[in-house]
Amino acid sequence: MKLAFRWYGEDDKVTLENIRQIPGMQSIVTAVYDVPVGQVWSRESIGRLKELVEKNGLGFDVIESIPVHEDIKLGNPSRDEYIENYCENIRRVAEAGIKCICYNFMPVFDWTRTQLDHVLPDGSTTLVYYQEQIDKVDPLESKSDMTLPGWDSSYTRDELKDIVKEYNKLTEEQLWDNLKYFLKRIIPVAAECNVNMAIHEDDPCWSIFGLPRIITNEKNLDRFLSLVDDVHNGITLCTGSLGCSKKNDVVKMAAKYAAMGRIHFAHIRNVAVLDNGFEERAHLSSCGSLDMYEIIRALHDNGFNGYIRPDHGRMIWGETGRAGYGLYDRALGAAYLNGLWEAVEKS
Ligand SMILES: [Mn+2]
Repeated sequence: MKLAFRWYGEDDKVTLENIRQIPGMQSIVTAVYDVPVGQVWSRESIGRLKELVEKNGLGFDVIESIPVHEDIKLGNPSRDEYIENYCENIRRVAEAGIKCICYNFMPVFDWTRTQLDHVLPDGSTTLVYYQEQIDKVDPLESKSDMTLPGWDSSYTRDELKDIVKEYNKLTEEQLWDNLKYFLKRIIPVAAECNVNMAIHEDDPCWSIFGLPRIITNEKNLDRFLSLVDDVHNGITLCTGSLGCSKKNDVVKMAAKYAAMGRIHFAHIRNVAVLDNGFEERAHLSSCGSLDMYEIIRALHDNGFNGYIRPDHGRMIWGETGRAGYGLYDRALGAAYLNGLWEAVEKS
């Protein structure tokens, strides 16, 4: 495994100097944030990130993410232009040495939680998803409270309603068609540039607000990989996204897709699955519902050689900042991953 850490660029309170002091840290996971979704990233911005990362002795290897414009997901006529921009971004980051690109294909709403600062019994705070809170939200009903955390704040309320209405006309099968159309065009470019594309599962891994979601389970991941059967068409195995449904056997999926050589990136975090949703928890297996040892062992034993990062952490020790992306708990997660990997390797 190649241990990596997400960094949000020069505005991130967590600095590269902090990150490089985490034992075993090799690579930075980051993105260009200064242009709107769908536009081409400037070589200057990419080069600046590379320079800063490498100056700190870390690898500039993984982009998370190059976001996919909604017109691509919707299959609108303008998609060809956005796909061409996407291909150009693949070429430009590859030129700068990037080996892996994480992205997702979730309509409108990226990761969704109902609260970002839920207090756990030990006083730490964490991200949670409670179904009864989701049920109170209707994106088409302007009187309801539509500002769940994680949503793209660049939409006005009316724009959000319009785009949700557009998606309400789209079936799951049409979303699959649009994903296939996208992959058929970008994967050859990724192959030519020797970059691995790694789709992130939908988070949570079920439909919300009646919108289609398809990257959710083993059957659908099989279908996804077969759309373009090329090693460059791979996945980001996000244990927390898949693991918030008890129907997903994350250990089995880790073993299977690692053996196929199709896991290029892994997000490792633990969740406690509850009757009414889930809570993000500390990485340690006993803190949540996932067996982290078995997941790491499945990756290791099946030849996984990609990038791995501790995913979200809780806020601990009084730290404040970007929810899920503080330094301390993610650093503890990284140390735990190191320990699991070393133990599995030597056993
Ligand atoms: Mn993830």
